[in-house]
Amino acid sequence: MIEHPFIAQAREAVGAAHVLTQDLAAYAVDWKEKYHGRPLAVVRPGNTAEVSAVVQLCAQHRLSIVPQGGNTGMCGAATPDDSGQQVVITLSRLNKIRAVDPANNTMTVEAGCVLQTLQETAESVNRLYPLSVGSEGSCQIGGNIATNAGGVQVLRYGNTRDLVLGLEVVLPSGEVLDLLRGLRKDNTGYDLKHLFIGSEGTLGLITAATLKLMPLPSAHAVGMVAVKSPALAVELLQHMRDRMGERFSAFELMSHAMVALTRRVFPALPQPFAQAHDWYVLMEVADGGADAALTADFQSALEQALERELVIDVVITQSQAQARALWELRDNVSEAQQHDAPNIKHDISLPVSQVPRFIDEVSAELASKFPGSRLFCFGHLGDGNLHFNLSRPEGTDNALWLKKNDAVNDVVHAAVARFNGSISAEHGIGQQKVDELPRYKSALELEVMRAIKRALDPLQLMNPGKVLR
Ligand code: FAD
Ligand code: 2HG
Ligand code: ZN
Repeated sequence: MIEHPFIAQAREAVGAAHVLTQDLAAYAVDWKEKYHGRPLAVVRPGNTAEVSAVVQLCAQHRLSIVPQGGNTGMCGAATPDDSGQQVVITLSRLNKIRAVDPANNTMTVEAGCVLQTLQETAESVNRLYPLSVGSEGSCQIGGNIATNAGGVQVLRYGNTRDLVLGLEVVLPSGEVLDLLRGLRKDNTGYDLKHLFIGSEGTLGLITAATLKLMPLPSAHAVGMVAVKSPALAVELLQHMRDRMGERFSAFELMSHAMVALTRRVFPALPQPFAQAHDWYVLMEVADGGADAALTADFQSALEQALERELVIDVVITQSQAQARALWELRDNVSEAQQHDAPNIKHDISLPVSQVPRFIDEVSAELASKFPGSRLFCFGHLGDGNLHFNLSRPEGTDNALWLKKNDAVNDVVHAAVARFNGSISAEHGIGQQKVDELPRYKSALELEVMRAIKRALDPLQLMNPGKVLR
């Protein structure tokens, strides 16, 4: 077979070892193994100039580009199509920490840095980079920014968007847009970095970012409580916020079904309560000072919650190891579902006040329309962000279940719209929800998005088929 002329030119640009044309399976499928593609090649540039050169070559040959980071995304946004004509550009080799400035509370890092490495870099200068997600050992900051990732500390620190001060982006033309500023105030016109944050690789390739650093808390307290209902969990959220103020960092809801499945798949994970309860909340508070003072406040707030009958039972961890074990229980829920059966995922946000009614109404509707289906409800209740994942009835066929995807989405997303929520809280649109988006966004909002896309990417080469059609 004649090799596409792009391949030889890409080899010239980045070195033959970094243009892959064989054994591409790992780059051609998403984490959920739902989307499968066939790239023409996978190119691994080593610096911004090489990214720019490869993008220019793609433009010259009219080959579309799929940026890929850690490939942990949940919406198939980093997976190429099966045309054999798309080039995956992986950013993994751009993994340098360019600068750390503790006095300015910033670090400037390349897009391929793994999130956990950045958390450790921040900690080495007594600072916190607060983004925290279950995939932090493999996802990359470029992917976090491109998806505007959320995670378990949004309640206190915001989404990735709130943590980015500057960006360096290779535009679809190959030009390098240098927005790498470490400024907290800069009103010099449109704030262009926000266009690229959450754009899922459709407007350009992020090559570096200047990130905010926060004070590193010296004290932590972690607890898990059992609650009777999501309504009481919402009351508990308010109670804990009133009592703990800005020290309150995480408030994660998990249904009994979710915890039981996770423990069934990973039996070494802790069983926090002797007796089963319908709902659980995992909480963390963090502050300067000593653990003892913070734990005393946390304990007193939870004792009051017991008195007010907001919670049924409470476990406060006594060591870092116990705290880590409870977080492992939370962090492994996706792996557990993946291991159990392919599930129809929803990543929705609602006004927090509406969450209990949504759970009641939509759980009942799903149970009646899809008898025997198993609902795994959990998520970042503090942000109104639920994962509302539906798995097939025990013992039934995976493929048959996945055929119900659209029917299940119709129920869940129509309810989200009725409750004035969003069909994507933190994972993005990718290819998973690209056909649903026009039903939930106004024609004008979509047209403004398309106008921006046309202006930046007139050849429509950046990640086509994702976010917008
Ligand atoms: P990829 O999957 O490689 O790419 C995601 C998107 O970003 C694609 O559109 C891709 O084209 C684009 N992209 C990647 N790098 C660049 C770049 N340099 N420039 C331009 N575009 C780029 N997400 C949450 O928000 N909260 C969670 O709590 C959470 N928990 C998770 C737990 C598990 C176990 C797993 C597997 C995933 C979880 N995720 C979560 C989803 C995922 O980890 C995040 O979306 C993450 O930010 C994706 O990063 P990545 O490097 O893997 O990106
Ligand atoms: C989480 O909160 C992630 O753990 C993944 O966003 C959610 O697997 C999921 O549906
Ligand atoms: Zn999540």
